[in-house]
Amino acid sequence: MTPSPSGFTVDRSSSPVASDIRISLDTNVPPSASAVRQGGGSTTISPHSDIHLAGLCEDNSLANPMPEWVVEGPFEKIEYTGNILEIQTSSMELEHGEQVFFSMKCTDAHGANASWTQIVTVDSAPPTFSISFQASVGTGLWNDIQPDSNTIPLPSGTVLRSVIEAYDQEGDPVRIYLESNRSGGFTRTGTDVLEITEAFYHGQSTNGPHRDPDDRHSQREPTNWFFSVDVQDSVGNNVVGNWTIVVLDDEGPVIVPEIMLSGVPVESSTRLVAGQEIQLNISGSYDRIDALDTTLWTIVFDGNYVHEMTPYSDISDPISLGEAHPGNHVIRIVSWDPSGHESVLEVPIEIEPAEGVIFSSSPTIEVSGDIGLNNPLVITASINNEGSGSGSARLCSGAICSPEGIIVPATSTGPAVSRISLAITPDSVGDLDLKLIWFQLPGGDEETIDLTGNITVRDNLPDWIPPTFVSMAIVALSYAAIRRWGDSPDQ
Ligand SMILES: [Ca+2]
Ligand SMILES: [Ca+2]
Ligand SMILES: [Ca+2]
Repeated sequence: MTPSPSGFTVDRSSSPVASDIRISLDTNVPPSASAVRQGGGSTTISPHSDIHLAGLCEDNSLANPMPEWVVEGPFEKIEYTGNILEIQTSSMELEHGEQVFFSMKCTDAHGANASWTQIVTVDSAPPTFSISFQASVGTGLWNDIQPDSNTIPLPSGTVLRSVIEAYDQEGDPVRIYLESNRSGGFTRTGTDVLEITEAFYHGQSTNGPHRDPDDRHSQREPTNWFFSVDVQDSVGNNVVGNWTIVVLDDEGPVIVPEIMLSGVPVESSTRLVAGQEIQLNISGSYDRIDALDTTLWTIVFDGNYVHEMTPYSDISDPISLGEAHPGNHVIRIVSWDPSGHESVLEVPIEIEPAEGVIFSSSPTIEVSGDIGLNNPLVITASINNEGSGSGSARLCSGAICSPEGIIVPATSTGPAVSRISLAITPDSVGDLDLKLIWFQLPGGDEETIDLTGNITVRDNLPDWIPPTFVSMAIVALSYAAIRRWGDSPDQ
């Protein structure tokens, strides 16, 4: 059997059997009609672009009818037969609000038909949008911002929240596109409403740790970031808004301290050992915007002012803080930029004692008793050990010596004071022979510190009083008075 649109032919000779041929027929089914407009999806068209339509008529599997198009609008009626319809609407100067009617008809061989229609409106009007800005400086509290111009000044680190609401009078969804070049840039897109929350910081063009220490000291321009909004309706009519975010300098200099011992920088993990010159290098510091030479610096080491509001240009780097003594110390650094923004940094440093027994000063001598011939005295030598070693010491006058006393080692909390006392009754006038004999433990060589001359014994006659004696006597008398009567009223 050979089919054709208008009937069929039965070839009996190709069926070599002797029987009846039965054929069943059914009623005709009308075709179906569908069409797709390129870039369609809404009921609006742009006056500036052409129209492409792809139509499809589906009937039985034998033959699909050809789509028949009719297009009407503010132009001469267009009729066309074919699957693809193209209309050069871009050259027709269509006006906003004008309408175009499309219809496509499918008719099969039996005259049964179906059609597809669409009405579109010309849209040349861009959407509108509103934008609001709020800022928070890390506090969680939001302040409304109403930029006078399109410039938004913000302190570095401010979080900016912006809500954009867009509307198109044709009722189509509006695409919102937001772009900024902040730190590598970001883009956001949304439909009808877009909310963004982003923080803005100083950029790479300002001073910062990304620059070499030598390159951080110049004056810089504040960073500008652009913030652009493009709002588009479904046919591409758009409106844009541009803002500039200027990052303000509202902070003092960034203090970058480096501790050095005798000219050698030390890592924070390095043990600092007493005995060397301790130095502070602040040349790695910077201000984000201001030239470092315009900043002021106060440096306080253990309460002593090394610099007080000194211009950076007058500070020679590194700053000497003197010889390092064992113990806990604090370097307090305060700095101001020319706008008065202040930064404070306290650098605690712990200096460990050097090895061995180290006397930072000669022993101090105290005397208890009247320094006269044949008067019993107790002489006490205080020794200040800055070393981590311990030792043994005795105080001798001639052949008379005190018992051995321990020289206590210093620790990282500071030097250790040891006291050695000798009880003696001088039997001659003049300078009292006095020696501190000590050795380091274990097994160090004996060493002697001559303290003769610190005490002068008088002949109990006030005809000749050496100056040293006067001060000794005052110390001794005050000491005796405090011991006897106390220094508080209830004793
Ligand atoms: Ca049909
Ligand atoms: Ca529109
Ligand atoms: Ca500053």
